[in-house]
Amino acid sequence: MARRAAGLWALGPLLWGCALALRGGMLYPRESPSRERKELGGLWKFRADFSENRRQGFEQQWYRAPLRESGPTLDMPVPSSFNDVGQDGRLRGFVGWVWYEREAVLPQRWTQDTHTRVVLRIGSAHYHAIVWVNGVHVAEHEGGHLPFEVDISKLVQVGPMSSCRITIAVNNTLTPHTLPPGTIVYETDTSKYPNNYFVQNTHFDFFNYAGLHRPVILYTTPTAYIDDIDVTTSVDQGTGLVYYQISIQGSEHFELEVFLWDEKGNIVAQGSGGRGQLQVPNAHLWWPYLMHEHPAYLYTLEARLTVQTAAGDVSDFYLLPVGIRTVAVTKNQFLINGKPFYFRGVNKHEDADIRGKGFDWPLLMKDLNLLRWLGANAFRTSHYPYAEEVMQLCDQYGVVVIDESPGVGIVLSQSYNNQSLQHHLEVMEELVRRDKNHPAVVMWSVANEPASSLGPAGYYFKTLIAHTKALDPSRPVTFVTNSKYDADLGAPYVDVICVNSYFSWYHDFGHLEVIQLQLATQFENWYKTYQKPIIQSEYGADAISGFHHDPPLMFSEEYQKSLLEQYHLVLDQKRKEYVVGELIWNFADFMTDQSTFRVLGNKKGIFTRQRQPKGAAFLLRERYWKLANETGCHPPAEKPQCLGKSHCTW
Ligand code: BDP
Repeated sequence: MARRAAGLWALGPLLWGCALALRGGMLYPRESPSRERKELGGLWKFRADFSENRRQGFEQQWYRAPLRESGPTLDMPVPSSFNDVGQDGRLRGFVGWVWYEREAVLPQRWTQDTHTRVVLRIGSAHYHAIVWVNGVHVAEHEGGHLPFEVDISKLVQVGPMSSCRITIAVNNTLTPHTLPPGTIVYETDTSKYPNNYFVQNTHFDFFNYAGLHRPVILYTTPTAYIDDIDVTTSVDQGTGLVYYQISIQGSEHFELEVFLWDEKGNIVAQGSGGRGQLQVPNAHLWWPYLMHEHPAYLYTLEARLTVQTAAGDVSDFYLLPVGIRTVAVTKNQFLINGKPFYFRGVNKHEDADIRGKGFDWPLLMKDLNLLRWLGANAFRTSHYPYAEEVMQLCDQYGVVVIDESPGVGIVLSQSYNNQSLQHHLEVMEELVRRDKNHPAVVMWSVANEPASSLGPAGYYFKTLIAHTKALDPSRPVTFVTNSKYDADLGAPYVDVICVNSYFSWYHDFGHLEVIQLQLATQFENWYKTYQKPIIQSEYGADAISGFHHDPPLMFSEEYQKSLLEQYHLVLDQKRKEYVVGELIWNFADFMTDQSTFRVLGNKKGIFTRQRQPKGAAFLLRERYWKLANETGCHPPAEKPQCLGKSHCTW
C-alpha cells in the first residue's frame, strides 16, 4: 500500500508497501474508453436444494447443464434476498444451498478479441458462494458482504460463442468460524421434532437474509491493465498532497501517466510511474455535509496505462474519485481537516420490505435524502460492510462513514480460535482493499459487542486491531463495546471508544429517571480508564409507529422520544469534554429472527421500515440542525433554506 498520511494516533512507523496478503485489487468496475461493463441484474433461474443433506445439487451436478434440466426453477430477482420474494414459508427460513443461474449474451468483441480480459464480479453473495461458467468451476468465496471476481476470458474466448451460462451456488449457513458466526443445532428428540431436524442459531439481532444481494457485473479490461490504485492524502499549508500507488498486471514494461482533474475539468496536477505524490496548491478539501458550503469536493485521479505490443499500443484508463482530507484523533477530539468533528448520525441496516438486504437505488436515495433532512453527517455500517454504491454516494454527499466488519455476535468460545481469527483478518483485508480510497470512510470498526471477557478474546482483538492499523495507518480503528460487558479487552488498543448502551430499555424498564446518572457514570468510567474520545455508538428504544401513551410507556412513540431526550441532556455536557459523537439505534425498523422480544422485527427505528418518520425523527432532526448551527452551519448552496450563515434548516 502507498504511504498513508500520519494522524495523531499513528504512534507506530508508517508502512510503505504494507502487504495485503490478498492477491489482486478490487477496483470498482467503472466504464472508461478501455473498459466496458454489463450488469446482470434482473431475473435469474433459481432453486433451493431442499434435499435432506442439501447436497443434491452437487451430487447431480446441477451446474453441468441448464438448471431447468435438473428440475423446476423459480424466477428470482437479482440483486435481492431470496427470502421474502415468494409465498413459500419454507424458502423464507431456508438454510443450505440455493442455486442461481443466468445466461449472459456477450458482445462479439469480448469473445473474439484475445487482448480483452473478461471479468465476472459478484458484489455480494451471502454467505459462501461457488461459481461455474459453462459448467466449469471458476471461483469460490467465503463471506457475505464483500465482492469477489474472476477472470473468465479463457472460458468465453473459445469459439464463435456469444453467450455464457453463469451458475452460482450460495449457502447461508453460519458456523462458529464464519463472520458473523452461528451454529447449526440438530434436535434429536424424535418425540418433539421430525428426523434430521435442525435450526440455525445466531447471536445477532437481524434477519440472516441471503442470496445475491448486490449487482453481478461482467466487465472488460485490456490484458495489460490497472489492477489497483491506492490513494492517501494530506494537507500542508493549504497544499493538498495526494500519494498514489498503482499496480499493473499483464505487462512488466509499461508507461503510466497520472492526472488529477478538478470538478471544473481542469488538470491540477500530474505525475508518472507507479508511485508518487501530486501537489495541489490551494486545494479544495473534502468536507462533511454542513461543515462547508461546498462539502464533499471530489477530484478525479485518472490513471493512463500504455503498453507497447507487437500489434501496437494498448491503453487502459481508470478514473478514481479522490477527496483530499485528513483525519486525526487526540485524546478527546476527532479531527477532520484539523477541525473538531462531532458525529451526529445513525446506525443503519441494509434492510427493506420484500428485497431484504438486496441493493436498491430508490431505497439508497431515499435513505440519503432522509439523512440530509435530519441534518445527520454520519452513519456506522452496522453490522457489516454495505454496498460499494452506498460508499460512493457518501463520498459525493459528504456523509461520514464508520466502516464496520461483519464481526457481530462473536460470543461463543469456539469462535475465539485461530481459524476464526484468520478469517476475520482476511475479511478486514478485503474490507480495506475495497474501501481504502473512500474519503467518506474515516474509521474502521473491527467488531460489534463481542464477548470480550472470554479468555482468548484478548489475543484475538489485540491481533485484529494491530493488523487493521498496519493495513491502513491513515485511519483510526475502533471496536464497538457494550457497557454491560465489564471487562473490555479491545479498548486498550483502539483509537476511539465506541459504547452502546440501552439504559431504561433492557433494564430499569420504564425508569427514564435513571438515565442521566447511569449514562454520566458510563462516560466517566470509560474516559477515566482510557483517556480516549468516546462515541455513543448505539442508544434507543423500540417504538411501534402509531402507539401513543402519555405519560410515556415503553413501546410508545412518547417513550422513545423521552428516552432520547434524557440521553441528550448528558451528551450535551460530555460533548464539551470528550464525547465526539452520537449515533441513534436505529435509522429504521428492521427485520430480525422471530422471538418474544421482537414484534415483526426490531422497532427501534426513528423511521418505520417503509421510511416514514416516528415522533423521534422530528426530535432528532431538531437536535441535529441545532448542533450543526452551533458550529456554524454551512448548507450546500442549492439545498436547504439558510436563514443567515448560522441558522439553517432543510
Ligand atoms: C445492540 C446490538 C444491536 C441490536 C440492539 C437492540 O448491537 O445489533 O439490534 O442491541 O437490541 O446491543 O436493539
